[in-house]
Amino acid sequence: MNFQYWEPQIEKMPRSELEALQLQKLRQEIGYALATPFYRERLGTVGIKNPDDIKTLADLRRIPFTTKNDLRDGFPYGFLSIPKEEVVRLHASSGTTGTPTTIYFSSDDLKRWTNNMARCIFGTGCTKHDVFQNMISYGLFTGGLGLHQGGEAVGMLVIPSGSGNTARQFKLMQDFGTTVVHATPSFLLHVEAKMREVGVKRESLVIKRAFAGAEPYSEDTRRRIESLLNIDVYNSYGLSEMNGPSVAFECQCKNGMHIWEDAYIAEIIDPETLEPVKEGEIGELVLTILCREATPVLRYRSRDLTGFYTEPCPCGRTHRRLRRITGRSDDMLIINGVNVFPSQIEEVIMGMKEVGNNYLIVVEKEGALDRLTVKTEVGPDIFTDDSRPLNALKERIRETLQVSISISPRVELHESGSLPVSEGKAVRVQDKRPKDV
Ligand code: DLL
Repeated sequence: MNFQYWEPQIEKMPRSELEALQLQKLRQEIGYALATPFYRERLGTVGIKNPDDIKTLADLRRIPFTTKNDLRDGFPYGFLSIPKEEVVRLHASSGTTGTPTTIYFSSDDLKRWTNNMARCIFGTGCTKHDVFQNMISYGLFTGGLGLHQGGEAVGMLVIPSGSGNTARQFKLMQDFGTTVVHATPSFLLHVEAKMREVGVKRESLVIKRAFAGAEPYSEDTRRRIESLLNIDVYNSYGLSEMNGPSVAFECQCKNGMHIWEDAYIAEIIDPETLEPVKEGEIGELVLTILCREATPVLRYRSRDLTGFYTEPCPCGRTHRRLRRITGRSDDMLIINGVNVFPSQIEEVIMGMKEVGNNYLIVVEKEGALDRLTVKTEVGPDIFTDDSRPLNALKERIRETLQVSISISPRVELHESGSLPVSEGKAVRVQDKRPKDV
């Protein structure tokens, strides 16, 4: 195979040099962290008062973990380490309650993120001759602008099509000769089903590659998309707290995602004992960012369950490879690529006086896409011959939920006492999607 490297000297750097680089960057990042109120306090408790207190990479383990709740409690500026006038961009992701977690970028941070993204894209074989249709949400979500910037840096013609609207996606693909797309795996499957439904011929398209991420999917799903569309699909992993996509990406070997270790320090811990697992074992991924000055985040508990492949990659890159994410160590749901915590839904419906105590969240597949249904109990007065108050309440719940979780759910209202009551710990979530990871 003809491998191509965006930055060969970094991508193939010997491990000893890579670790020396990590240490140097970690010290720098500690410097940024000490400029934030949160970490000044947190690092102070373990005796880290200046960057030189970090002598070796092992010293990282002295630092307490950072959680999504910490970031949320620091909202809006508790993690900002540079003057606000130096910030040029923010992105955000959902929190466990209404408060999002916000990440800020300086102009240099954006350049570094873009460069990491270009490294990922170039490593899959893309060049400036490609036409790249970015079929994922733009906005506060990092998937849109992240891949967009990286695609431009590689020199591809980038079409910022955003997600949804398959008819327009097909038209763009045909009009401009799209060769590469980016989407969630469920949207790729949906696109393929729509192609058959509306009679778009594969021969009318010149697409050859897709980047798929933002939600879990199995090797079988990858193979299914590849064979149905006759393309190569590359797995892409990232999270807003760590810039978004570009944390880890597959190379042309398509066997695990290289995590850019000059930009992140990755640890895998046992989510119960919080101790490191043995190399190669599955556990929770903990990440420290080394490439962002505006919002340093140290030892962030991603809650994603994965592990490292232990053998070297034939492509020659020395940065280790992550396995597919096999699950989460918390209750976060990913619905068509959008992260939703059951507690966010509960907060909305329990805030409505008409709604009773019992509710149920159901997630299932409808075609290739995920479908969320929220079932709640309401008092008997509303069930009369006049369906208008009932429909108005349903609509109000749907709209309020949509504002809070960015997904429009189906809402069902049930009479008090009619939803199943569990003995012991309430089972509020039924995830009926096939588990094939
Ligand atoms: O999903 C960033 C992203 C955008 C990644 C586009 C890849 C492509 P968040 O919205 O903060 O950021 O969600 C992060 O999504 O902790 C994982 O649980 C899940 N996730 C992301 N990529 C993958 C993947 C973006 N390839 C959360 N496989 C993460 C499995 C993934 N899960």
